[in-house]
Amino acid sequence: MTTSTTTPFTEDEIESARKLFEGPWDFVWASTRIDDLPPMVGQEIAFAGRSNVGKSSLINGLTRRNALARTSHTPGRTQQLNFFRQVGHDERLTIVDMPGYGYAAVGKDKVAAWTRLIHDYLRGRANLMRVYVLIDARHGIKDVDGAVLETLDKAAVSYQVVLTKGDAIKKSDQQFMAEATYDEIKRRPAAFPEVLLTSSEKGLGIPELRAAIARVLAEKS
Ligand SMILES: Nc1nc2c(ncn2[C@@H]2O[C@H](COP(=O)(O)OP(=O)(O)OP(=O)(O)O)[C@@H](O)[C@H]2O)c(=O)[nH]1
Ligand SMILES: [Mg+2]
Repeated sequence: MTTSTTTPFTEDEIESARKLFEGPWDFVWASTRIDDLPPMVGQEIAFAGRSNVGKSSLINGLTRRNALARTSHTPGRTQQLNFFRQVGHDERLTIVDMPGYGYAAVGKDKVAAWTRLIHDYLRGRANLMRVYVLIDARHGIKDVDGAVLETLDKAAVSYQVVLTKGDAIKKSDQQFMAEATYDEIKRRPAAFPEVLLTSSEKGLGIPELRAAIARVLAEKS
């Protein structure tokens, strides 16, 4: 599902994006501190979003690896920046799974440390090509999301908003949420002005997200 503004993808684009993600993805590094990031290799993309929005699930969907990134019913599962790459194959792309933000129950100190790590990484990583900011299709953009969008806008880091858990709302609401979210981000300076709707559970929008990522990599390489 795409908004009316979304440029359609050709079958060739969908197919070559599928191939781009086909290799065996591996976990390569975990960082809890900004001074402990892995050396930069090729191009990086990162998945950010509130706790439990479905970041790790979406990465598993993109890479077709059920348990590459660990997921959980309870928020606060991912507690580090986790880096994934197709080691020994096509190593041009690194995918970064991030801790969720906006989740209070893990304790104030941890939340503050994660928030700092997320913001420092997002504004300071030279090979970060695009950030995918995940928003729950049932809830839309919240204030905590706004703070992250603000960081990205200020640092001029390109990002795209992706709605998750599209299966959890009615079909008739999917287009509405995508359009409403697009209206909220379209004037933001660093936002890519298209919103994708996905469901990791049903595979909805995953081939399109792969194709969107492939376009970014091709444009910026
Ligand atoms: N219905 C539905 N549930 C989903 C979908 N994607 C993820 N979930 C569920 O949402 C919960 C959180 O998923 P995660 O992928 O662990 O979320 P996360 O954003 O990585 O969470 P943190 O690491 O805690 O920040 C799990 O119970 C998933 O099964 C989806 O597409 N549809
Ligand atoms: Mg996670």
